[in-house]
Amino acid sequence: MIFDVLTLFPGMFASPLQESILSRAAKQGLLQVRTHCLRDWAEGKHQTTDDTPYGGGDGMVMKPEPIARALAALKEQTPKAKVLLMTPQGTQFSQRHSKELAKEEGLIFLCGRYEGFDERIRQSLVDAEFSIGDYVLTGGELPAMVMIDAISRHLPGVLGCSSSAETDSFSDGLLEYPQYTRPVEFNGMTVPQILLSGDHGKIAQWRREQQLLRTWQRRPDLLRKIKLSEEDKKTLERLQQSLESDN
Ligand code: 4HQ
Repeated sequence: MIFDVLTLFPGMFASPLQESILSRAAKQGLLQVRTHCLRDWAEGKHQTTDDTPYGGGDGMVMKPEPIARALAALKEQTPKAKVLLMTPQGTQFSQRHSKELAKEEGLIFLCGRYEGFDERIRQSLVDAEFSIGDYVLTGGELPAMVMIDAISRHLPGVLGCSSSAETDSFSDGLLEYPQYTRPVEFNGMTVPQILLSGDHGKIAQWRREQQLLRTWQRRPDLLRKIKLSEEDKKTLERLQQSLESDN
């Protein structure tokens, strides 16, 4: 998988990609992240990539021509790559998108600064627009890194066999069950007895129960999105009733 990133600050990408899992994956040839400085495609002595907005107002707007030239050059190398624009106006990026995008041969991330992009960039040069959440950042670089990280985990071989992309939060639309490790007692709190029992059937059942309970308590919106088995529905009703009788 080839990730191309078009940005005014390629240096921002160095350290997150040179640590840990992503750097190992890159060394193994499982993925490649290539950053490109947008300024290289700008014209004139000052290599301007932004300009003042028509109609007046504060801030600067990213000019379309340098971006068009850059994308044309990148697309020559990876003609099938999808162009993704990072913007608060985009579709909110989710685990489902990360899985889908991992099937692409190449992705080109367009990261902006300032107040945003000339509208004609969206209209003619971009395949999809993504937001990583409802807050305003100083640029699209962090969103691109977030997406590259989440997508890379789905590429074959990136995660070791001990940690699978399929058993994480959201893989089945539910939050994770609580985890414990040594010591058995910490600050007066103990590990649930069932986890020490060695009964793997019972442990699996308890974990599923905890996933359902957690998701219901913290993210009821997620529960409404997924299809629960009859068994899960019964479990959830039982948990809800036992909590009601506690109150
Ligand atoms: N920005 N999710 C403004 C974001 C953002 C987000 C990126 C700030 C683009 C021009 N991008 N620039 N949230 O806040 O994706």
